[in-house]
Amino acid sequence: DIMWPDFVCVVCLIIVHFQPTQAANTQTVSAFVIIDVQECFLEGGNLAVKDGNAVIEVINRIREKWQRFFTLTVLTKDWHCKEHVSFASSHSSRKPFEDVELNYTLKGELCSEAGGTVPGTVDCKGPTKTVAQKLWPDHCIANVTSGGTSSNLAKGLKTYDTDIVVIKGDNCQRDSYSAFWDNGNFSSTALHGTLKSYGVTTVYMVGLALDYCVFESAKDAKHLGYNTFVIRDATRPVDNTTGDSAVSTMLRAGVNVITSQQLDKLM
Ligand code: VGL
Ligand code: ZN
Repeated sequence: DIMWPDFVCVVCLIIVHFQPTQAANTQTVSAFVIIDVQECFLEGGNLAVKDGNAVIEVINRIREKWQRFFTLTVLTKDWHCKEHVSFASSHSSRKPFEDVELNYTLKGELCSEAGGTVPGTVDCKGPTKTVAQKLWPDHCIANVTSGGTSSNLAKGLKTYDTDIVVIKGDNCQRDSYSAFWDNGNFSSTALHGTLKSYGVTTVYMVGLALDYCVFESAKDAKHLGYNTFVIRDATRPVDNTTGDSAVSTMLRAGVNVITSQQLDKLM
């Protein structure tokens, strides 16, 4: 004899158990975006980020635990010319970490609209465009594989054959903190197109540096409509003060700033 109330209860449990999981799986497509974890930003690098090497094991652990939840993983690489416009050495009598303005002579390019969330959509309305730029030590030079300017990925970083590499800052005359587009908002990298082609709705960002490339990438991701997470303990800032203000600005913009422990609970 089957007890009728027990039967109802089993059906309820099955519905409650499976319904939300199925719904979540069809709506959420996640990407893990590892930003600029390169030798130039690590111990021995010309632009070594304080305690930067500590992100490697946090990122590896996230990948070991949660790889199957990420539809794709993107590794970005800062990828500069030998005489890149962001290098102090490319400008006469300028020192690293000085702030300058770069003037661009426009040759029919399109600019971003005010606010700069989408590049290359509106008339630049002028023969020139001025872009603020901090000057840096020579770093992350394309195809350099050793020494302070090495653009190699961190030696200990776990990678998979399926990882997608996106380079940025490869235009000699334009810097690119964001993994989506350059600092003047003239042109895009491959990232948005790649994420869209996989139907990605949610991005989890980690890497270097929190106050520059992670910050700008996370803001752009949020502007583009991605549900955006930054895993704070898998990042480090160039400077603690700008790191803290980057976190406040990201939170205000609706970016979720979490710890890798919180990620374990979310997954
Ligand atoms: C970065 C400064 C210059 C970064 C790149 O990856 O955060 N910072 N180039
Ligand atoms: Zn750079």
